[in-house]
Amino acid sequence: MVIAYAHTNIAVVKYWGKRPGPLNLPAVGSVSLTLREFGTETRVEADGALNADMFELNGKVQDGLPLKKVSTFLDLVRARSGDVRRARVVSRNDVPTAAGLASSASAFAALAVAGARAFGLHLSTAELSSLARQGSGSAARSVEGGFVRLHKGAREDGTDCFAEQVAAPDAWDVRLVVAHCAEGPKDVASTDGMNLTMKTSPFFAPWVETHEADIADAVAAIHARDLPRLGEVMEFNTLKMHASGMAARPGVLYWRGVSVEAMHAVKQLRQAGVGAWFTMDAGPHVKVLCATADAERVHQALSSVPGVLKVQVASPGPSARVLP
Ligand code: 2P0
Repeated sequence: MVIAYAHTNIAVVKYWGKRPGPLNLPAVGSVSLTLREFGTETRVEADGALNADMFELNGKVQDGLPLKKVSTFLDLVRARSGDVRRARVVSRNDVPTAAGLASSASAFAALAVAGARAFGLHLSTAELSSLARQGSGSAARSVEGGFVRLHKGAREDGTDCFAEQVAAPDAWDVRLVVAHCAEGPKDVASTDGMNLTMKTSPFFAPWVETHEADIADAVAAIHARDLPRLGEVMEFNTLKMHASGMAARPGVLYWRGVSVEAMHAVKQLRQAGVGAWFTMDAGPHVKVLCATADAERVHQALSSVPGVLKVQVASPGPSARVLP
């Protein structure tokens, strides 16, 4: 029996779009920050007496799609290890499930780390990243801590598509302040949202063409510990991703009215001299990057936006790991 913990991550330069094929290879690379306060703990126990996988999430036995996703992922681990036993998987999410707060990132990173070990595989971080990606693209980044870059890679077998740390969690004193803007799961799963964008949006091709420059800019900003530069490219890349989705047919729109008000509140903070920059993912929540010293001020500003339900301050977190 193996227990692993993985933290969620939020992209500062986004993954949106896939390459063809069965390996869930991204159309673009991405850069993210792993978050200490949110994550998933997963226990995997291979058991020769079971004739099917079992999956329990937050105390509830799962069937249908959630069980199928876990089982399909374990098939990859079984194929690689040659151990065909079924497994009992028990997970706890310290983050709302499927709400646009990257629960699938921590979920598949934790399952990759615990699953590989439970089936006797000893994989490098890059191999674990590649494995986690096949569960969920963003999960490839959660195997690493701090600021992380997911290389898009070019090979069809995906061996050059893996995550690499750009800066360790304690290397830069920043915070990500999360404004919860709605309750419940999102309307459109991110996989569906990006597939629709790829198929129908006239803005998908320019999104891909202009992406590499954003990655280079973000990585340079992280190396230089230049928060205004990182914040600026993060906002630019966020709005570009959402613009590409909104131009799909039918449009993929994750924003709520309160999300827009929260983004304006961040602009007002900047006009008042506070270094704060927003990002949004496949959900209604607004996440704001700032220096630790400004986190309280950002928290206050977001809390006073009408309709914001809750505000949490998150900090850079460590890599995924097996728990003792
Ligand atoms: C990201 N998102 O970079 C982007 C920004 C959402 C918006 O990665 O299809 O759940 O499982 O590989 O990882 C969400 O996509 O998608 C995501 P799949 P995933 O964080």
